[in-house]
Amino acid sequence: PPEVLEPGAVVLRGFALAQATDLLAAVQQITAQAPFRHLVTPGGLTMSVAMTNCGALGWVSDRSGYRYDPIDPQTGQSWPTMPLLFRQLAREAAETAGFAGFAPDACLINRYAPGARLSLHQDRDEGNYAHPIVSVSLGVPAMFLWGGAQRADKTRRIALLHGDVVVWGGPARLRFHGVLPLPEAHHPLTGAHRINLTFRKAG
Ligand code: MD3
Ligand code: FE
Repeated sequence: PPEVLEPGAVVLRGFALAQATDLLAAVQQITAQAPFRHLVTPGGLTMSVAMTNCGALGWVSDRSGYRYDPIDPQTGQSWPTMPLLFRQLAREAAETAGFAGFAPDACLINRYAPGARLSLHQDRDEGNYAHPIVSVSLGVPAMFLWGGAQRADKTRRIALLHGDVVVWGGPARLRFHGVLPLPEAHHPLTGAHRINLTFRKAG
């Protein structure tokens, strides 16, 4: 049964398990065209998480700020097309969580190696916060931090395992969140890595 973290935030345990192998094969295809890279924040720090994108828009960061860009600045090409498998999975997960008709135009692909982390932040670079965000966890389990509306609010830890899908919408859409440093571990499909797919309607 869907686990509700709070209104709008729903964990679908194992929702992507049956497609995990196909999803990871698609990630391999995507990264052959748009390789994983470590982006630099506006503050000049290099992110420990490696990132790439597929879809019409890709999330990028550099010294000038964060933005969604139709062009991969590293290759000068469009981002790879979002596979039908990705679009269908995101739509079905959103529908299961009560957000029918979700049509993402951006898929950020995050790769965590041991020690990689994502500090507490909000996702505020999208045009319309009425659309939910769908995230798919693959490979090594991670500890997710779930905060409140203010950075200083108390956080909860939620383990996200291979195949888990989370939908964040409505009042949960602007919550602070992050990921603790990835432990040293091994997963048969990803080795030492965790892969996270984050689907958004950005444009
Ligand atoms: C909660 N990624 O890329 S996905 C990100 O596991 C990001 O790689 C994390 O946060 C990861 O921005 C977490 C889950 C997630 C994504 C967006 C959210 C949780 C969210 C937006 C609002 C609230
Ligand atoms: Fe985020």
